[in-house]
Amino acid sequence: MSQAPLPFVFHPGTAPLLISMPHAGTHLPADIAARLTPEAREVHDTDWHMPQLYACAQALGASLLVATHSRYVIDLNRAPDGASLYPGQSVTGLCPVDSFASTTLYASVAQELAQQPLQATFTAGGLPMSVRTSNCGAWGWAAAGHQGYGYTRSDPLSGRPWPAMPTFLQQQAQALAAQAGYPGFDPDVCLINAYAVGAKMGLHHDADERDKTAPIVSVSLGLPCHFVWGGLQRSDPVRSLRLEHGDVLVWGGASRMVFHGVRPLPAGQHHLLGAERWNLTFRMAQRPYRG
Ligand code: MD3
Ligand code: FE
Repeated sequence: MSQAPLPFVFHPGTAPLLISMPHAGTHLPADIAARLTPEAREVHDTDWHMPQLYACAQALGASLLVATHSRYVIDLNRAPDGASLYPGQSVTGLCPVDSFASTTLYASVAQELAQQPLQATFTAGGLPMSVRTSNCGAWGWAAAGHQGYGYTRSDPLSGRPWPAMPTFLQQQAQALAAQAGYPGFDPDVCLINAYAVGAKMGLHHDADERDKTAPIVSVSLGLPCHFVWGGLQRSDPVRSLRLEHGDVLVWGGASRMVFHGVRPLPAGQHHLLGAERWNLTFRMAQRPYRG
């Protein structure tokens, strides 16, 4: 990986004139680039060719202050005290989350769902489930009744491949698994479960994955729920655990095959997801796990 440049380069001149180019930079550190949308990675807000355009002024003795990083990383066009430079227009953030055209810079689960909307699901026996699902990754878990059940390459309803798993999600899941003692986790599925108020998931265990030595990483978002987990037998006693926005569980080893479920979702409002709970489970469905 290349060394990150300093945030700006100063070219001292001889004349009493300083030309500042806060949006001339295009550099994106790898960890930030991984979290941006593919479009944001094209750094459209760049003031292209500025140093070339003002080379003549530099030749006449002007000093130049040139940003190296994209404004999507740090926007250097600001007053030292944060005062609005263009009264009446919105003040751009030091670390922007939107482009000048008000498009979102960072990839999100919502963007995957825009490509592959949530669908109604059915149990293996064909009974309707209250959870709606979607997927991203090389594989996805489909439960569209007679049209397909289990892991598939594409959505059985549309025939289209599941959208790719965003790099930031893949890396996050990998890091979370490693932190829990499972290095080398390389998920090929992110199953997205959406719970409206009252939706639930009955007691089950996850047995459709090829290599049960791989852990499963789960991330809870939105409204809190009551998660229940028991033992290796369906009839084993269960314990209940409240899962809140941002909670992460890593299930591996002896816990991998425990029976678990989700109680009917209590009513509420979440500032990001409204009256819903989303759960992301990262899995190795088809790949072998080598810890
Ligand atoms: C324990 N999802 O998608 S996440 C599922 O909240 C599923 O949507 C629940 O059960 C949800 O299969 C629970 C926590 C979880 C996920 C996978 C596990 C717990 C697990 C696999 C094995 C053991
Ligand atoms: Fe499960």
